Amino acid sequence: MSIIDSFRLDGKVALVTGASYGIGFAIASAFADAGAKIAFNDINQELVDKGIAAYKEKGIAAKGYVADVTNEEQIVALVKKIEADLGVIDILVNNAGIIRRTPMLEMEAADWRKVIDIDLTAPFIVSKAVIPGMIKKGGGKIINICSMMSELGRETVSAYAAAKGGLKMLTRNIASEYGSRNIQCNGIGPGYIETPQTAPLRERQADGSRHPFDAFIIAKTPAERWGTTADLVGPAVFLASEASSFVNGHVLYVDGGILAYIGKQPE
Ligand code: NAP
Ligand code: GCO
Repeated sequence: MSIIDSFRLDGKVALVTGASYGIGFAIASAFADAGAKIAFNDINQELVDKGIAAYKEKGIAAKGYVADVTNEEQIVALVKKIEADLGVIDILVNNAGIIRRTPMLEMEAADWRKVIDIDLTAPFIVSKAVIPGMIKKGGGKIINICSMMSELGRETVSAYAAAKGGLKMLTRNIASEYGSRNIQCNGIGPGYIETPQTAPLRERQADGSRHPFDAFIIAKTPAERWGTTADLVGPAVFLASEASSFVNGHVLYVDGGILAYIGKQPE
């Protein structure tokens, strides 16, 4: 196989969770571009229909399904439907996620549990449903969408950071437990990316100036810019392809250098 062909995904079946838009949509679109058949889920039919239309606009015949990633029964049924429609899943991206930005002392336990449920327990549930098929097929790829908060804390995101830190360790554990079955499980740790999830952090102020957090991130990023979903797709295709068959348990940070940088020094 040529080195370029080792990055292809021809004939592979990929499931990307929560991929009607945002990072998941970009990754699934890139997988299709590399030859994969695409399945995605989202939380309601309206979102799934929006996603199907968006994929169609890009010439991608993605299969969309309504399924809540926290609901084990729905996920087991989802995997069966995908196997019937497209075949056994070769590539799983645990992308669906939420964030709650609330000071810890003001955070309700119910909100904490919701974030942990979607951002950490759901990747466990979906991976558990998909791995048996991968084992039968002789191998597979799992990519967990981690975060800067897999490594760093910050005010107001206690539940999210705990979940994404846990997701880094779940990634390493799946790698450890199923590496012998030719399953590689890795993470992608996006930096600060322009999506609906971070829109509140980038809103222009009344006087037209940048949001204080926006300016903060620019000062913390050597690349001096927010990331875009396009920055994530090459690393995702790499981790989904044969080119990464000996990469396992790794979290690939795609952050423009944030984790390497103390921050812009005072002039
Ligand atoms: P997003 O725009 O909020 O999209 C998240 C997707 O997940 C949405 O389609 C959402 O549906 C779906 N979802 C939420 N809960 C779900 C559930 N229970 N079942 C099924 N689908 C569900 O987020 P994003 O910015 O694309 O982020 C995607 C992933 O990257 C997340 O795991 C996030 O933590 C991670 N991440 C994002 C950034 C960033 O800067 N944007 C950086 C690092 C990591 P709804 O529309 O109904 O919410
Ligand atoms: C926040 C942001 C971050 C990003 C991402 C960074 O409020 O700090 O939403 O958490 O979403 O996870 O990698």
